Amino acid sequence: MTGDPDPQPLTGTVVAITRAACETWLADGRTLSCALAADLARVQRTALAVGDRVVITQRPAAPPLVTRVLPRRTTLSRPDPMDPHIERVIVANVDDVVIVCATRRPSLKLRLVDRYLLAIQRGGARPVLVINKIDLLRTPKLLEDLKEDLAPYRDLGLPVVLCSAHHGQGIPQLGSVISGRTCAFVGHSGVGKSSLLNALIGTATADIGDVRQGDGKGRHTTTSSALHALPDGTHIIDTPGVRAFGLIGLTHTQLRHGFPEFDDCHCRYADCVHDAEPQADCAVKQAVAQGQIASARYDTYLRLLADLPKTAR
Ligand SMILES: Nc1nc2c(ncn2[C@@H]2O[C@H](COP(=O)(O)OP(=O)(O)OP(=O)(O)O)[C@@H](O)[C@H]2O)c(=O)[nH]1
Ligand SMILES: [Mg+2]
Ligand SMILES: [Zn+2]
Repeated sequence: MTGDPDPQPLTGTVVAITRAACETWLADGRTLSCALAADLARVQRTALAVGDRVVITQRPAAPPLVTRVLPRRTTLSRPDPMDPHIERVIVANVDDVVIVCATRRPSLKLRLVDRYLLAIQRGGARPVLVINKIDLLRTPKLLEDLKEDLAPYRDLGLPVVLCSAHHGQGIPQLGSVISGRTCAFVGHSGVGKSSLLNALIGTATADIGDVRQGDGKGRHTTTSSALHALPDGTHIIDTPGVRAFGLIGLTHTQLRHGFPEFDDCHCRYADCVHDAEPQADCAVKQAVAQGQIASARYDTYLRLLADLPKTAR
């Protein structure tokens, strides 16, 4: 510190958060370790996320202080696992949320993808779907089956990339889908988020950890989110793996918007929720029966519908 009597406030981007402190990047490329103003520190896990743009006040004899969080362009949020009424912002201001899954170890969970898609839609970022560990698919038939399972997501217009962080397949494609953008890698533990980051950067930047021998689940190796810069201007926030992904305050309208493939179905009654209505009256059920709508997606819809509080229906 220079002891400058009236330093101008700065703006920076939060790249990592620790207890009552955070690392920020400034526009001129400097990294600043900052303390958090008391009101921010108290509600740190709701008020501040990696990717946030913040106002930083410089102080002569103390570390710079983050005093304010600027309005967010996009967010990805989930309910606090301990108290589902509290919203936790996982990342802020990303262009893309890259949902990372594995073909196996841990096994592919498309229902989790559907839940992420709803949350991403609400938060305003673009979703991208990445299926890693395709090297673990031993036969061409397994690859064909996988592509069939993913067809509904391609039909929704999502970029879908199949890759292997270990063998390099699909890494250039992933690099070009997210090139120059700011994105977050999210998904279950052990699917290879950090391995993909390393493959894209070309160095062992992030720690990676084995999956458990028995059930193939990850070991929660990444414990906090951090932003990484790639030489081509792409920014990637590597996040810790989740066990589950809840949806906070989902409404029926948001649920309906989350399944745009239902839009072309004209059910007999305009307020049809495509659940207990007879198939003769429900064009969505008919489309599922005829294979025009993926039954796995419809099944996710029914589960989410059943979880909605009655007042939200
Ligand atoms: N076979 C295979 N294994 C992979 C691939 N990518 C990652 N792995 C392995 O999967 C395990 C988990 O990788 P990580 O990159 O730590 O996974 P992560 O998603 O970051 O996990 P968390 O940080 O716990 O959320 C490690 O043993 C990796 O070596 C791949 O393409 N193929
Ligand atoms: Mg990781
Ligand atoms: Zn219907």
